[in-house]
Amino acid sequence: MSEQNEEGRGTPVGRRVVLGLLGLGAAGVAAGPYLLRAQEAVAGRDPTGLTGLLPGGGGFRYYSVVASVPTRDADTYTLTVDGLVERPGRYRLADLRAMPQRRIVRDVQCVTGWRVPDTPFEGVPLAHLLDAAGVTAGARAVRFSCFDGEYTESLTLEQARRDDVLVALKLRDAPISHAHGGPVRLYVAPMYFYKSAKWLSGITVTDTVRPGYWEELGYDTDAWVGRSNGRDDAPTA
Ligand SMILES: Nc1nc2c(c(=O)[nH]1)N[C@H]1C(S)=C(S)[C@@H](COP(=O)(O)O)O[C@H]1N2
Ligand SMILES: [Mo]
Repeated sequence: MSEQNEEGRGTPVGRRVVLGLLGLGAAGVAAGPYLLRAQEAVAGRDPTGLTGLLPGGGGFRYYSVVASVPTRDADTYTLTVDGLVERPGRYRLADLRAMPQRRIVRDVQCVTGWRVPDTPFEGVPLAHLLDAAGVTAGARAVRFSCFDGEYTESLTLEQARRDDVLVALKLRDAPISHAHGGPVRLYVAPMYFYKSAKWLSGITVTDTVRPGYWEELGYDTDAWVGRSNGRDDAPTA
């Protein structure tokens, strides 16, 4: 796929969308280029000194394939688990918070090259939710959908059962912000960050892997960092 098509119809999300997500108004537009450069800076090597002012900050960029995403909170959020399962379910945020949690600290690695070192994510192991639902014979894969109405992802059942795949509720030991895909996003630690679907709303167990949003556009469905898409070293554990 061509460089300019990487993760964006154009570039990573246009500046207006980024600023919108950051909640910045006209003042933000003037400061835009600096803010964007600060976002790109690696934590601790930020020549502008602005990184710390950004929500999330520290090297993240905010991505969305749609211009605006509704907010969901503890009162309105639900996660549906269905498909090839014995017990389809619907979970609220409080239900997910009451389940066993696991914390993982790895480098975040976007396939376009930016990396955020040593980033803690915490949440419910996906395997726990699959076990609670009771995956039936013939199931081979898991499909993820998002309340942005557009983004999708999938994993093989074997990948989905890894202990470093989470239905994440926290990023850097705080509730995941809206811009980062909160209140609940997928976190697939060993794969490029495009696997980590933001604004997660549905988990469907299926019989085959159905390629996700970026995968339909050419990215590897098996997105192991360092082993797919021809770039990057494996992240530090
Ligand atoms: N719903 C949704 N999830 C998504 C994306 C998206 O556009 N929409 N972008 C993916 C990509 S390519 C990356 S690098 C990360 C970016 O996460 P961040 O915005 O929290 O930095 O989210 C991934 N999950
Ligand atoms: Mo990405």
